[in-house]
Amino acid sequence: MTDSSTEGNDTFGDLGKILVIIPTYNEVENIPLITARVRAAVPEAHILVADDNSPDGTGALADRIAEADPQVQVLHRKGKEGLGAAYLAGFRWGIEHGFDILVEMDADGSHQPEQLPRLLIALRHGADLALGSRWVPGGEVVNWPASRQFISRGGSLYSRTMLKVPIRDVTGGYRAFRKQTLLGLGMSDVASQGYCFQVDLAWRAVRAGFTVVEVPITFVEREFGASKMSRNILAEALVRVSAWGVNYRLGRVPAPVAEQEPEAGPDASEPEPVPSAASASGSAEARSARG
Ligand SMILES: Nc1nc2c(ncn2[C@@H]2O[C@H](COP(=O)(O)OP(=O)(O)OP(=O)(O)O)[C@@H](O)[C@H]2O)c(=O)[nH]1
Ligand SMILES: [Mg+2]
Repeated sequence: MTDSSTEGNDTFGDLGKILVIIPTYNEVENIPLITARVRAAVPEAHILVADDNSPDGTGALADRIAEADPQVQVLHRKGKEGLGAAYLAGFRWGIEHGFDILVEMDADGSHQPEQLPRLLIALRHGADLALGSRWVPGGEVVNWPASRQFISRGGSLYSRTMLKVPIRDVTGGYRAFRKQTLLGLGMSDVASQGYCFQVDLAWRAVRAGFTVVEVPITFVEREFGASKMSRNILAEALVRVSAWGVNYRLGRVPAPVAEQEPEAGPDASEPEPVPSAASASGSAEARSARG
């Protein structure tokens, strides 16, 4: 079932400033829909679209949305570098701009903005990382072929077993992090890109001792645009998770190294707009090169 209205009328100012990061690659049909839904569902949340220079003009359309709404901003990145790199650049941008809560959300409507309050409520109740979960009681997927369910459930089961991580939906990408969680899980040496980026971050959060809570969500298959899921992404996940699992058993996986919070800028309490497409792209580039 797709929710069409926001769940409750809660406000989340007590959590601090909230940034919803939406990575995009060729999501021109989806970006106006998803940004409007986020703004309606949690009006105090800001949005950062992290676009990898989509050939279909998603970045330019996002700029127009941002011009009309000061709570929407765009991080223009040079080219397609994968979901993981886009999120890492978005997290760093958000932390540097004074945000306290950083949310991961796909552009394609699979992660319903109307369910974001569930994740935020879990943070309020003590989670350091709230994971939207398809595979806990109350969670579900809509319009997915059996083959996709098999891959997703299988991927979670394999990761859970290999990494001994007590999470049912470890590949899911609808998540809310406290800033301290991201700083504590050692973002600077995350190199994974696709689904295993999500596995990597969840596993790091568990190893770093953070409270990770799964919240049931209804995941809806995309209506518009094309999936970026590929054999390469699956292969990357399989190879990396297998290698992590073996090394973990041999005691060769170091504990995540926490990072210092960057110095707050003069007006970090009020996020400023990205100064220009060129400089935003340059800084994202510099950051992703480290990640
Ligand atoms: N910036 C950026 N965003 C990306 C990249 N690859 C995927 N995305 C975005 O990441 C989100 C998830 O990608 P999807 O293609 O929906 O992947 P998926 O949800 O696993 O696949 P489907 O269920 O088939 O849609 C979407 O918002 C994409 O536009 C990338 O290389 N760079
Ligand atoms: Mg999708």
